[in-house]
Amino acid sequence: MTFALHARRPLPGASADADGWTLRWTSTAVMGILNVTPDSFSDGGRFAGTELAVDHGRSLAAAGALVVDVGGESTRPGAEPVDPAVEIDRVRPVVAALAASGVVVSVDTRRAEVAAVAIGVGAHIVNDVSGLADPEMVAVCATAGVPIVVGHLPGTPATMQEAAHYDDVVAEVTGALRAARDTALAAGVPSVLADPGIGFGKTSAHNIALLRSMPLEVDAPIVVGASRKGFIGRLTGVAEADRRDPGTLAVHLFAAQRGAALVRAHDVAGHVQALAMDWALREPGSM
Ligand code: HH2
Repeated sequence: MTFALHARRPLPGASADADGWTLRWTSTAVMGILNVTPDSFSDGGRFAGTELAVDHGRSLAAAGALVVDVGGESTRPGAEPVDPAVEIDRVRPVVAALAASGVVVSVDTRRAEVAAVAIGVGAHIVNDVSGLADPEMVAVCATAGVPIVVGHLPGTPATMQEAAHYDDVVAEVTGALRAARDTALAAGVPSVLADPGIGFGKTSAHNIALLRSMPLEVDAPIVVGASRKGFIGRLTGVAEADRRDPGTLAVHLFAAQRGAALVRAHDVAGHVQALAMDWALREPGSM
């Protein structure tokens, strides 16, 4: 397996080619979660100060995260939107410090104005869970030459669980991701990854159906973000989100075996170790 992410500006670890820089990796890699928020569902408030957040981001990269994903707004079910100025104040110093220390940084935002500021201080990738809900988002990424992760989230985090109705969840989610990918590529975004949005406007059954349908027919590298999410708690009876890392790993190994390019995780060290063993067992050339 080979995955590639293309950008028209330098990415740490990427090789330069005729029209930009390409980051390549050969088995499922980890996107480490860094929430600079007071209210994220499993780690809210833990990394809310800039210094703590930057230290944690560096430790995620040192533990083997290919990308560190910096977010300043919780998108848990029912979360109310954060003022963009507040979101910018939270993420800007953290993105700047991590990018300056050579970490590949994605900014987890639904807003083009936040993405633009983050890119301005060094963010390499935009992670848009809303799948281009902000009409300015593609122009920001295309102009800067920055890749984007397009996610699937019906409506907004505040209302998405009311929108958890599908005739065919797999067809509808993959159709929406294909459309978002096409829009982004047509606008000149250099590279698009797609994410089915586990837990975003979906029941446990919808999440399981999407995972069982991997590899999703989107024609883009797939990102899966199940870390500590509610359906793991519902299916295992583990109420505390920060005790769901074993269930998370099971989901992410399943996704890796079905071709996920990136898994978005809180427990980076655990994932890196488990994914390395999973790959050693599956890949004949690895031993
Ligand atoms: N999930 C969350 C946030 N960003 N990005 C991608 N690409 N995929 C996801 O599934 C995804 C995401 C929500 O999880 P978390 O960041 O842990 O919590 P919160 O939204 O409460 O900050």
